[in-house]
Amino acid sequence: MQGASVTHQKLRVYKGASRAHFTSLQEQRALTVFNPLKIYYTMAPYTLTYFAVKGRCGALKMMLADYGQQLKENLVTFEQWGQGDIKASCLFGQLPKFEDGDLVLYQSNAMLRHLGRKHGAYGKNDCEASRIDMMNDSVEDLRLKYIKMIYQEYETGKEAFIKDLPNQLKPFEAILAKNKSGFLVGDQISFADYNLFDLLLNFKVLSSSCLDSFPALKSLVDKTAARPKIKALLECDTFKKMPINGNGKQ
Ligand code: GTB
Repeated sequence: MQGASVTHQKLRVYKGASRAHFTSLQEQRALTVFNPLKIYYTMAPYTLTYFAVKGRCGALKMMLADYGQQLKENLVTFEQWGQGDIKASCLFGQLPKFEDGDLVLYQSNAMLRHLGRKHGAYGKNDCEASRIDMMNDSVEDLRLKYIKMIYQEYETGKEAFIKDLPNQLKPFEAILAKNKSGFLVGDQISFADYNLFDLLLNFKVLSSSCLDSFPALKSLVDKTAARPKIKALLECDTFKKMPINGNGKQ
């Protein structure tokens, strides 16, 4: 059994990405300016099964929003997860699970790569793709440090994490500053940029001034947050209210 289904089989599709992320039909009704001329029905091509947190799926949601794609979300509660059936059904015993038609994926970074490949956010050639992989692996390394601090040593390790953050951010700043486009690789946004953006938003919650000495990182955050469909997602109540982490720490 899975948790609350966030969207419905039949979705109203409107202009603007945030509407793809409303949690219920009721909320869609409450928040949508009704314009029958713009409404038609479709199936959500993508399904995400995960806990009701941003966690490892923030970047994926930003990408889909930016591409104007619908996402059906199945939210799993702790209680349901604790019963063990869903865990037993997951290939590696963990969520998120992502479905694109018949394709079932586990591992959040594989999901980002899949969407990057499909939607033109995986570089223009093999060399760019390899450099994007390298950057994304480094984002993952940093995310793992963040997750360890949040879930295992928040009380004892938070200050040290913030103090060391400049050392961690320096290589990303150097790469971004060197690239005229302001993206990590090449002249267009890649899945690694969305992933870094998502993690930097978490860091800003942890320490609001953490990007003050990193103009290139700050510029990546500002310009990604200003992309109209990402802006709409970030301003959407459902997304805003979703906790970053599962233990309430941030
Ligand atoms: N490498 C995998 C990936 O990138 O997808 C890692 C996936 C992972 O760590 N999944 C965690 C999980 O399924 C959830 S993300 N944990 C359950 C288990 O192992 O039994 C981190 C997380 C932890 C807890 C909550 N929560 O309590 O709400 C939310 C998110």
